[in-house]
Amino acid sequence: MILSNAQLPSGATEPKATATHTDVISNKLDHTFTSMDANQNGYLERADYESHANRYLQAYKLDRNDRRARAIIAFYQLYWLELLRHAGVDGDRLTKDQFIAAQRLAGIDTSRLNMVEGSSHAVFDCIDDDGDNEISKAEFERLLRDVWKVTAPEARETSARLDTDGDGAISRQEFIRSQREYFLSSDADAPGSLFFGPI
Ligand SMILES: [Ca+2]
Ligand SMILES: [Ca+2]
Ligand SMILES: [Ca+2]
Repeated sequence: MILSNAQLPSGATEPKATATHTDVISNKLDHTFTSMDANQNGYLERADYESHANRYLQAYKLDRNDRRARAIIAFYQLYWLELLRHAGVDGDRLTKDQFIAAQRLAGIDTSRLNMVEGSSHAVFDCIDDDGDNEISKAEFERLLRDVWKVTAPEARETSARLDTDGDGAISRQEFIRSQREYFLSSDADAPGSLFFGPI
């Protein structure tokens, strides 16, 4: 188990030895857990997923009745239920280890819902603010800054990395591919693996 920075004494850094025993996908999901834990209580709960969905509404100024807003709210509700199902948990919260195990299973199980592709489309529809079916650099930066609260300077390079054909924008296919890589690829250098910066 890797300690989050919040659990370490001030001034301590994450133990390197632990990280080497953890695979690339778990490292990425460790990051996802910390970002998703909006109320920072060390668990993921339904409320964290609701907060996350609401961040899209706020960042892209979507009315709750907007079809795209309703889709992302509904999607995250289903997403959360799928994580609980895979974790085998009856309650409404997951520890980090439970989340990582459940997310790994949910990412490859398409029997009820293709979470990776489904979330990619729902998110893409929200963040394509001008509706041209492409994500501009500005639209993407809003995603990192206002939804994921990523402020690291290196995150600015992410949109260029995801624009794999180099035409200046992230197409729907490029975005979905990046999400597939983020959740499913063990290649630490894949463009999608670097979604939130180096891992
Ligand atoms: Ca929480
Ligand atoms: Ca656009
Ligand atoms: Ca492109």
